Amino acid sequence: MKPDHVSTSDIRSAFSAAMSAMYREEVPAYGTLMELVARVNDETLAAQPKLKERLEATDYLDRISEERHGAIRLGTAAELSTMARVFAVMGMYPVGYYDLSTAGVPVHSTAFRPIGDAELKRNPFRVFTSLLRLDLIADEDLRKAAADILAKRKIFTDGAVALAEKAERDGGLNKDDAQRFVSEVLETFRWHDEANVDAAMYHRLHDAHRLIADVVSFKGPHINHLTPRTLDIDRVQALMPDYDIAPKAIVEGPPTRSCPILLRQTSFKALEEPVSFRNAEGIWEEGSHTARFGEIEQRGIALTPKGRALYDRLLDQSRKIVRPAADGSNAREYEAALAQSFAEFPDEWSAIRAQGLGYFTYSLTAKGNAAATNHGDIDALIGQGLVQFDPIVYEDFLPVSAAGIFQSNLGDGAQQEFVASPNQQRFESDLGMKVLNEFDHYAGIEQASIDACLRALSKQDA
Ligand code: OOG
Ligand code: NI
Repeated sequence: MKPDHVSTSDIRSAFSAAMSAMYREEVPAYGTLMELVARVNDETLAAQPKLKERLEATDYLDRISEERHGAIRLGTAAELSTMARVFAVMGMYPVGYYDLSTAGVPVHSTAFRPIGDAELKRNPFRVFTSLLRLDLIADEDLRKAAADILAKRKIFTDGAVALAEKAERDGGLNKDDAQRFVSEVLETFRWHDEANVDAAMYHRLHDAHRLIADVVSFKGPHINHLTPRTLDIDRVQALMPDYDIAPKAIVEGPPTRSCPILLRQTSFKALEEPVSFRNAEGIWEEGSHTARFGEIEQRGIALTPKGRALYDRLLDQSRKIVRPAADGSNAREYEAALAQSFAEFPDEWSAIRAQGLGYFTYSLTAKGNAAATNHGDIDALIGQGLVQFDPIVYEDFLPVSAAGIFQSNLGDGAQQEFVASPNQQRFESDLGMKVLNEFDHYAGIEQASIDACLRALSKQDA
């Protein structure tokens, strides 16, 4: 990085803000949702001073209103590997592998996001990025036609690619280049109402799977939703109808709890939007396409592998009792089964910590700052009131929830079975790198905070 280079976090922040402004214009309901979320977050902080104090103390407060994730669906390996290079310029790296084939969606995915503690606190913007799996399409002719269409499109501007190369070469971008980079890259995420294919091809693709039509028929991978983060998702869900937004039937993820874990999400249905198709004679034909929607999320503590295994088991257990129906007819039964199943998951931070279920950051208390001695390990220091702990926020996604979000936007009739066939190796070879392991990164942040406490205390000791 040269002296006149701007930080990758600044580029990411600028990009996230630009994307939010663009989506607000393209999908006005997203703006409404942002207002609602801001209101509920203010009310929640006012009603819970303790929560506000801890968020402030851990540098989590400022990022909340700026926080959002988006999602795109790509068509080819080349698109995915170039996207990885573009995101790297913004300090975003692929974390995790999500196989959605089990849920009847022919894609596999990763999440591009910042990974360091400081970068996450500066701006945690993430993009859930899926790659279409044509190998799961049974119809060979259609598979070939789709591959041919995708091979011809160019989703990045020349300027975006040139600036990504420049950033790689020079180790960063200066202010002017960064600004140009943001506006060039924004083009890739823009909505295009003129399809790449004629109406007949669109319908063939759509009949194979609505998602295939969404990926193959357009010039680029339009951002399909942007998701602000709320501190109280149940309240936002309940208030949505007052704002003329119809929420999906159930909130995905864990049930309502005093100590939020992982991620809870809900969305409103995709809009039916006018598009035009150009036929062989060059005449435009009107039609419509349904793809873009709104979502909100509430983030809780990142779980350890042990905590995650418990989460997966309890979720599975409750879904064996009631599977949420797409039309919402059994939503109350589902919520009851979920709550009952999760009664087994401790709902106090101290118990979650003691049982090794979640990741925490550790810091000295006022007493710890004044202490002149260092006695024992971190547990002993907590016992003596010298060290306190706060939950580390979960920055990733959940495959069952993601499937629920995909499905609620593919229409109720779109449930389709594919043979489950995770292929992380293939995904990584298309991506051009390995995906990072989420647990390693949370564990690293936790350990660094423990080391800092012990170091500070031993200095005081000396
Ligand atoms: C992505 C759906 C998954 C989430 O928040 O879990 C997702 C998509 O529809 O492309 O965004
Ligand atoms: Ni999402």
